[in-house]
Amino acid sequence: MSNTQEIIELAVIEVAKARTLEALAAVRVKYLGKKGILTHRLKGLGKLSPAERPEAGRLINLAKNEIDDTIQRQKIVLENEQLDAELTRAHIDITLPGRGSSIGSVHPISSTMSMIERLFGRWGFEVCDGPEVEDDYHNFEALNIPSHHPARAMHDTFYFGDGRLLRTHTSPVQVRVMESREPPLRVIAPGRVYRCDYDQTHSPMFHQVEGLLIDTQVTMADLKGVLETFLREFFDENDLAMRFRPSYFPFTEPSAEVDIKLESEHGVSDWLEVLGCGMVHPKVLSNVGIDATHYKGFAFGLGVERLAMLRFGVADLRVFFENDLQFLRQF
Ligand code: 2U9
Repeated sequence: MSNTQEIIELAVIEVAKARTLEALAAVRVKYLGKKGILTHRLKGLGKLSPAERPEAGRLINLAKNEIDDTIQRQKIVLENEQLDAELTRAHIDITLPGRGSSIGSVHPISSTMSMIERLFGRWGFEVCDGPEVEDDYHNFEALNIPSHHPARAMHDTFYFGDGRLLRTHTSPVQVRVMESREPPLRVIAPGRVYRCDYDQTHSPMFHQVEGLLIDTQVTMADLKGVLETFLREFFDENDLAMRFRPSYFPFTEPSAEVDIKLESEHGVSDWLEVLGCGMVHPKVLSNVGIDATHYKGFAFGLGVERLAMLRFGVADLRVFFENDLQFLRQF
């Protein structure tokens, strides 16, 4: 094999004869591989005289490029043939249903919060929020819960040790609203709250919605009317049995807890506590600079998980936090 043109011609014939990708790879090795014919030629350039070397080198490189191009073109032809053969052989089941995309659902706690927001929204209550990491003043002091107060122990607070804490209720939101705005006020504060407690009916993080209305002429009757209407609509029962039972909270006076009677699956019904409420304590009003002789207010607070448990008939609150899709897909 003396000249490069002959080498090219032979290679082209061999490439055309290669009917598989493996055979084609063997032709590449034979001509362009490390021990291939053209590589060998390149290595032999040193034996030529300096005058002959450039032209001989150029011809070898031209041959390498041409053979490489021929191999590439043949490779594409063989790959297409292979694909065609596979497509003819393979059976495509066009009746197979597509994978589709599954749509998630709204979490029952979110849907309960939205429903509560919508119901109070109709009476002009505006949604407000505030920090979850609070200070002692906004979470306790301003709400008439001084450091020695037994109510502090009841709150099972997570403290950071530097005066900050995780809010135990959303009440500090209303304190901040009252500090920054003038009455009349009509707000609800939905959000996460934290207490160091964990069992079937308690979670260290849960959701509350609290409400506050401040105006010149506000009475316990207004509070009762708003909450009774809310509960009737929330539980979708016109004849819902309800009772206001006297209670105590440091931030309201008088205070009450509201119980309802829900028919259980077995027909038995008992009084169930659903929320707490009361007239805003005059001390809380004066703490935030509101004239308690001129303004009055009512407030209420409810646990969203508790209401969702009653609404959906769930016995253990922890299922709301476990992200079990079988449970969540029901909603
Ligand atoms: C201000 C003044 C008064 C908010 C209120 C309750 C009663 C209450 C509990 C219900 C179940 C908390 O989630 S729970 O454990 N809450 O009973 N909350 S009155 O009163 C306020 C709030 C802010 C400035």
